[in-house]
Amino acid sequence: MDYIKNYSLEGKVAWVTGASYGIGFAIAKAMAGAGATIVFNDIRQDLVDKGLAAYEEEGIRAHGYVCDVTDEDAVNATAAMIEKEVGVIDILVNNAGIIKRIPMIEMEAKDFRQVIDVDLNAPFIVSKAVIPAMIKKGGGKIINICSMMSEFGRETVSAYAAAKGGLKMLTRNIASEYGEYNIQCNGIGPGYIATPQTAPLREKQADGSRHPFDQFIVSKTPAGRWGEASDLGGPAVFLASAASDFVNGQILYVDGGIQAYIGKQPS
Ligand code: NAP
Ligand code: GCO
Repeated sequence: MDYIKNYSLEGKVAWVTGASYGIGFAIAKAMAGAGATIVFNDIRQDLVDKGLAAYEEEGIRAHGYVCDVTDEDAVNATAAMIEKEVGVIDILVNNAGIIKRIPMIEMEAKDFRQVIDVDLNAPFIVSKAVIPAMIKKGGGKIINICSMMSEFGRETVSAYAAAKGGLKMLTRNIASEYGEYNIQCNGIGPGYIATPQTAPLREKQADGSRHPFDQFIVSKTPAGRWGEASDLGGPAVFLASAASDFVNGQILYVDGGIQAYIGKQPS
């Protein structure tokens, strides 16, 4: 039997939120490579257009929609449009996310709430919008992009860690509540990935040396490098495919081993 077929996404519609670039784009590219039809959204038309051009460059005819994932009406309208124009959503990747790095006692409540809104409330809103059609269709896959901050804290990321910790438990709850409808909901927990979101942590210093945090992460990662967004494509295809039909409620960490390693003695 051609076992690789279990990893095929042929005939599937995948909605990857916030996927004009970064991790979402890389996951969408991998899923397209496995045969999925790609749908993505961004908050402005010019960003959607930029994303469409980027997919085009990769030979992918994606479907782009303007949608702020924190706006429930917009999400419901977009989900209905996707179903009408592209097809029932078989795979949802809740990827859209923000981070605000501010010491907690200096953080304004509105900033804390905004991070929770995008990184936790939105995955709830979007999942709620797509699950009924998945149930009707006989099943589906939901992949929530969690984080190492679903497990660890660190200075300045209180809102983000609270959101991503909550997203881990939302993942487990969707798995528990909708597993009987053949819906598998899992998370991917990327380690430190080189994208615009982490660019400030990798900025060269005035003297040309590497950012201390950059050096810290590389010394803490057995792979000795930052992750690339493309490192997440394979795990995402696995969790979106029939190969993972009995995997449910899990967070698959793709972190180069950082969580297993005490770290290298500074030279
Ligand atoms: P990124 O480069 O900042 O991209 C985030 C994407 O989300 C952008 O396309 C952004 O669109 C979109 N977005 C933000 N708010 C949105 C909203 N309200 N509605 C719709 N789209 C919205 O981040 P990334 O590094 O690719 O991260 C993607 C996901 O992985 C996030 O959930 C992040 O928390 C998670 N993650 C990242 C890392 C890492 O090391 N990079 C590690 C673990 C987890 P705009 O361009 O319009 O802002
Ligand atoms: C930070 C980073 C991390 C990564 C990622 C790690 O400031 O610590 O942005 O939060 O984005 O979430 O898994």
